[in-house]
Amino acid sequence: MRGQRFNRAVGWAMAVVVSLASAPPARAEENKPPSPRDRRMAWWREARFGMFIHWGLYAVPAGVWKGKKINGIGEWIMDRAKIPVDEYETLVPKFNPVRFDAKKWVSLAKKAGMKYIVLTSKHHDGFCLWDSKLTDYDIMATPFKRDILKELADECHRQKIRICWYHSIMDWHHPDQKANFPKYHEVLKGQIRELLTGYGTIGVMWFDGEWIKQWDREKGRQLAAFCRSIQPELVINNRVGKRHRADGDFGTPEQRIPAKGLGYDWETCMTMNGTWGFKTHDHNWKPTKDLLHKLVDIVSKGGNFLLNVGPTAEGLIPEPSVQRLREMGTWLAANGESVYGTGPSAFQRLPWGRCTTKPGKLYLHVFNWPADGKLIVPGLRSEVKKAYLLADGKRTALPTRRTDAGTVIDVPAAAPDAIDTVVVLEVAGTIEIAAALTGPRADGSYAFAAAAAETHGGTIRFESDKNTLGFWTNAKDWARWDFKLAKAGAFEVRLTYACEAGSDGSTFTVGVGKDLIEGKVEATGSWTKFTTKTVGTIRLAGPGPAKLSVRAKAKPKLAVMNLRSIELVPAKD
Ligand code: FHN
Repeated sequence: MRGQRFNRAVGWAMAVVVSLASAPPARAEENKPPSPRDRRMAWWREARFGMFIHWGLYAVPAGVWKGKKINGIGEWIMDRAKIPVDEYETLVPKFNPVRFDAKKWVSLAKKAGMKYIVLTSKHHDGFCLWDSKLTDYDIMATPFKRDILKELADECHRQKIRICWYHSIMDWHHPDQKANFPKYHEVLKGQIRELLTGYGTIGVMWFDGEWIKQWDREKGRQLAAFCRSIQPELVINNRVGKRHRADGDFGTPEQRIPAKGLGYDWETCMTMNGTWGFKTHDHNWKPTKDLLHKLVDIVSKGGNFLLNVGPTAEGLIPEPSVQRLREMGTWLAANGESVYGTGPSAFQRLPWGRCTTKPGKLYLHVFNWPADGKLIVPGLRSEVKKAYLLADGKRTALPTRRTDAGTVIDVPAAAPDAIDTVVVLEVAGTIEIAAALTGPRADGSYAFAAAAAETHGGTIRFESDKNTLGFWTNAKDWARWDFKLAKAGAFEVRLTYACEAGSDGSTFTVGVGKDLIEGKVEATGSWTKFTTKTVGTIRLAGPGPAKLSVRAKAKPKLAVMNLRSIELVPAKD
């Protein structure tokens, strides 16, 4: 390679210096025009599920070199087998993917329910799958002589699925990456310009190989600006920089799913077996059930799933991948509403599965079907208007009720879908979920806000405009808060409430378990004139998880009270 066979790319001077906001702006608030980032991310947040394609010369050896199986991921064979550049180049005339069919690939992705495709334009080995004017080390040097990116992009535009480019900053082939980085940097930008000008609208630039010592976050910021100077609506991943939260538009956890959401846009990329690039002897395929559960787990935490296929040197996507994608597509065809465009749920955990959300709707993904036909949703405070199976076209209502354990939904005896049955809960107003267990404040006191209450009964409910539990007209209705008692002790019980004259006098109990205290509601002047009253002192055993509850003792004249908060304040000995 040193010069004779593939001449070096000749870059050209191009300096674009634009300062980018280092941290992505906050998401658009209600009633404000979306920020530029929210605007360009809108399709990506809707999409939730994409296809990663790792394809290149490495598909030829397919994990075997000189008769020896090479450990590790297939696309790294040049490194793992320590193949010299000129020896690796002998793969070029062997790469002739005559069975490559862009229409088949794109149709497979669409039928799988995938909304975007990310193809390796150039991986670390430096080989370009498109006809680049800046190097001869590309697809036109192979017997195939067709621009793969062009065929795939054209088919994606035809089938209305976003086409995106993976591009490696690290380049094992180009001598200037190590010897003369400024020169290589120009080639890098020149080739990126080719990728962003020759193939129509591109959804994402998915950078990689950013860990090289010659790369830094400032170069990343400038490269992102350079890309957006060509395609302003382009989405760019955080590997354009150094995988920091403030680099690019989204985080890129790889082969893992964060325990919780990342608090900003993120996408897990994952292989279906153990390798990104094709290997003949990697049969470690994840079952479809596992892949679907991963998709739902990721989306329930606010992420996207970029699932990889590694086509063969002939241009075929391996049959085990095809089978899994078809099965995932069948499930998504019936349940896609619970994935696309959904957001995360605030449930800390659900014993039977996951939850995704849309305004006014919870999609309960039941992996483990309740044997007794009672699906319990702990911590849901919203009033349920209707429950039904998502896959049930008639949306037959399922009975629901509130109990101490949470919202109970009567479901069919057997799970309609063995992998993931989605039960939809339509709720009144915003989705309210009891916050995680409350712990003590610095002074050892505990505060229990109306917004965090778990209400029980058909009347009592949280009124966000008044920040209170209101409409408490049924004496059987009550409210509860889960919390963690740090230590046993005596506490003053203080209630902040409002009650108009004429409806005062209701008696109530408040406390934990059998440690209760009784109180009587006094008039405060109106339903919105709140005052804090000390009801008395209770002694609580502890430490440990506890449930504070407040209940009416008798039918109220009109309503028990508008309850804004309860406090437990350590009593002075
Ligand atoms: O080194 C690459 C690897 O080959 C593969 O492309 C993955 C996919 O995200 N990225 C890098 C490892 O983080």
